[in-house]
Amino acid sequence: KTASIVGCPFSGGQPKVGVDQGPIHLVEAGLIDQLKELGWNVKFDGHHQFEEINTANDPPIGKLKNPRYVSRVCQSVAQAVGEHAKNGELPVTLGGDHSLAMGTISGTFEAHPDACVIWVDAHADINTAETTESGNIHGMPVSFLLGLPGNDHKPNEFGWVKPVLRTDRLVYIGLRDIDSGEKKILKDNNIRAFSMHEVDKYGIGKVVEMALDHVNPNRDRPIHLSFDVDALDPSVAPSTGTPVRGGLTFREGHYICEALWETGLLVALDLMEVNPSLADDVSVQQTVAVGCSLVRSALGETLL
Ligand code: DIR
Ligand code: MN
Ligand code: MN
Ligand code: MN
Repeated sequence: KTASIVGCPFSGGQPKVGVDQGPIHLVEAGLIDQLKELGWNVKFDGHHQFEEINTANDPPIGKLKNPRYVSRVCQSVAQAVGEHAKNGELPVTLGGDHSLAMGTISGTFEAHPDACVIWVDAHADINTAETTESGNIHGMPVSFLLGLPGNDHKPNEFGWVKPVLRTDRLVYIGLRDIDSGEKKILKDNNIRAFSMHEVDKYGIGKVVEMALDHVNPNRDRPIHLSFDVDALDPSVAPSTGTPVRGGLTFREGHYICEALWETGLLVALDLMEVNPSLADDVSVQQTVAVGCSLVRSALGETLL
């Protein structure tokens, strides 16, 4: 078994500097050796390289900020992840901001057209070019992957993003900060979401089971797990760009990863939005350590 680390030092999908340093910190914290210790053959040939585009040459298109830069980087990430996946390797993409999932999920579906996506996040990241209030593309990747109608006017730059994802192959866990436009999209499209309310009500074990029953009823579809570290409570993962209180506990976050590993169906993992320039040193170290341990859990680390 081989895991391919795709480190993406990229922050163009949102305005806060530092999230580009997330993958560098995760690797420096020893993630690669930790995965080797779990028995993985780990491929990592340095962080993903991409051409930077000066923001002066990348003015907004409609409301979207840094559209050309985000699009190009995500397209190259799609290619890298797609190649690893087609080689039978498990791509582990380290963000960087969550716009990157436009690339990672596109890559996964190249190799596994019947895959499903479990999106763990405080946010739904499903704004369209029309509904976005911030213009930050990290709040939009899901709508592009679904090919939602509000994106008819999305910039041509994103023409390479194919609507690979179906609304019934997507499920959310951990939501608690959804824009009003996003609420309408979730409702109109009947997208299954387990917010923190459902986590409280049913417990994380039942929530993961129900989430899998929805996207993967026969437990035969490959699973792409896209984990935004801000799904965790800020007391657990403080160093992230848009923390929202009332999030997943340390154990709830790890349980999701452990349970998805146990299915034997995990084919790709994203760990996004670790921003080591936010909060004090102790908080940064804590967030990076949690990031590493989520990845280990998703790749088979067990408590016993
Ligand atoms: C908000 C925040 N929904 C937006 N999204 C965030 O900008 O579209 N996603 N923070 O992680
Ligand atoms: Mn590579
Ligand atoms: Mn996100
Ligand atoms: Mn988020």
